Amino acid sequence: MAIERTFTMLKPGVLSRRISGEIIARIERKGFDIVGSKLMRISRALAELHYAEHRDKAFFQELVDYITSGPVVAMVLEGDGAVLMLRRLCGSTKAEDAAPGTIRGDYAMHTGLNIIHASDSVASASREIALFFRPEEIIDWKDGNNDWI
Ligand code: D4T
Repeated sequence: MAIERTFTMLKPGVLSRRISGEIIARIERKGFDIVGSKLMRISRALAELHYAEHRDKAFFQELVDYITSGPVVAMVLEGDGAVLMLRRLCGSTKAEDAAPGTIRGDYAMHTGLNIIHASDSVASASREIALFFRPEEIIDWKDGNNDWI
């Protein structure tokens, strides 16, 4: 598979539940390279842009309320087929479909509080990375010595 970058966001609730370390550990253990990471409190405007595709959905206001209710950890991850790999690690969107062993399956009971966002395509990843990160905030640190992962 080709090396890709994807965007992920640990949603509010992760920090307040003190589980950010656990979630990031699972992402690292899988083998993703973290090339961008920051704690942010996102504005309504940014949340609405991020979830623009859902603007007309019944859950849109609740989604924006939730995502702006506390700090999030925004990250850019890199790896072979990173977009699909991360979606698989996160599990299904609907809480009742998210399999045990996936992050959503293990940590969330409600779809609206599903604790982690992961880009759904390479195009979405590029759009979302550009929304949340300036180019200089992304650090390409791979030095060729970690091919063993
Ligand atoms: P995110 O964007 O959070 O990674 O979720 P997904 O990519 O897996 O799913 P999505 O875009 O369809 O949904 C975005 C966000 O809205 C919440 N949601 C979704 C909800 O509260 N009720 C719903 O019925 C759906 C479909 C959860 C995730």
